[in-house]
Amino acid sequence: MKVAVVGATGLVGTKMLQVLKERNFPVTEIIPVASERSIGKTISFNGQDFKVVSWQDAIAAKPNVAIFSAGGGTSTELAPKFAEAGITVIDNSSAWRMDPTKKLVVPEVNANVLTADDKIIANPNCSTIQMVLVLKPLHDKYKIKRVVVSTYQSVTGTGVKAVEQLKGERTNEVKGENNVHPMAYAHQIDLNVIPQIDVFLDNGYTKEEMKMIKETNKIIGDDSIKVTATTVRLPVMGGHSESVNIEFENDFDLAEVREILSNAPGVVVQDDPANQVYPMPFFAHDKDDTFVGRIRRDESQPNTLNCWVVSDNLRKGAATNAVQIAEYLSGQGLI
Ligand code: 2RA
Repeated sequence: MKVAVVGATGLVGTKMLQVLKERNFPVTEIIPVASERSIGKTISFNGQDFKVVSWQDAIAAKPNVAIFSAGGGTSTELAPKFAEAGITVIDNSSAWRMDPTKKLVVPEVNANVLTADDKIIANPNCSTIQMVLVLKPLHDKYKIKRVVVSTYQSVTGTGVKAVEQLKGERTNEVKGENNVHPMAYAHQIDLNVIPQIDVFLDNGYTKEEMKMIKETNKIIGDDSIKVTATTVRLPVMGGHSESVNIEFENDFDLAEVREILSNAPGVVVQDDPANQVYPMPFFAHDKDDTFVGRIRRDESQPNTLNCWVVSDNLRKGAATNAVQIAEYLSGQGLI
């Protein structure tokens, strides 16, 4: 398969290349696409060097699939051009996620919705992906009424500039213009917690919070599930963590919940409080799985569960999920 990676030099683009190689996706050629100033640079993949090309040259090279991670503006402009040329696009931006004509896919949850006619497929938001992996198998068994989620998100979700801000604040090593480290956030992130991810909307929620709400309904395919979210940035690198409170229609048995989650694809249960075993982003870093622990009954109301969900946001939250979509398409002969 010829694979174009649009945004190949960014944090997620670099991770896409790593994941394609690690998972032995049948790549015959990588076509890296990046902004104009990177054209002509080389990207190494599996011991071979590939030149970064323009999007026009990438389309002319006729890849089987193009994985985009270059921001919403680029995706809005370029994804349709690739799709019109018959190239299947898997897009990691938010540009197409809520478009009713586009599928929003977490393969373990709803890969079955995909057909050969889907030419632009949306990869969900990182914090949504890890949550729905846990919600879906429980919804199938107990029917979810309402979810209350609070997130603890890694700076890697923002990109290179935020990683440099944190490193700069922490070590004073990273310097940008005027010998000052770059600022990705309105406030210092080291030694701090910022209760804002993305911009605020008129309803007082941030875009990230509304993504978690709307995308969850679309991926699970059930608008009756009520979701409310508070999303927060922490000075953490390894992955996103979430405190998830789930109210079900029906009562559950805790041992059965653990068993369901143990058998859920892509989910690993790490839940042994007596031995201080629970998921943490430091240890989820560079893993493809989503980890769940602190599984316990919410004693304040019936049929309600609390749990703690952690995943590497650049992996399952972005690159791994996109590559898994490509694997599904290729396995089903859809590309
Ligand atoms: C974040 N969810 O962590 C975003 C990245 N897509 O900022």
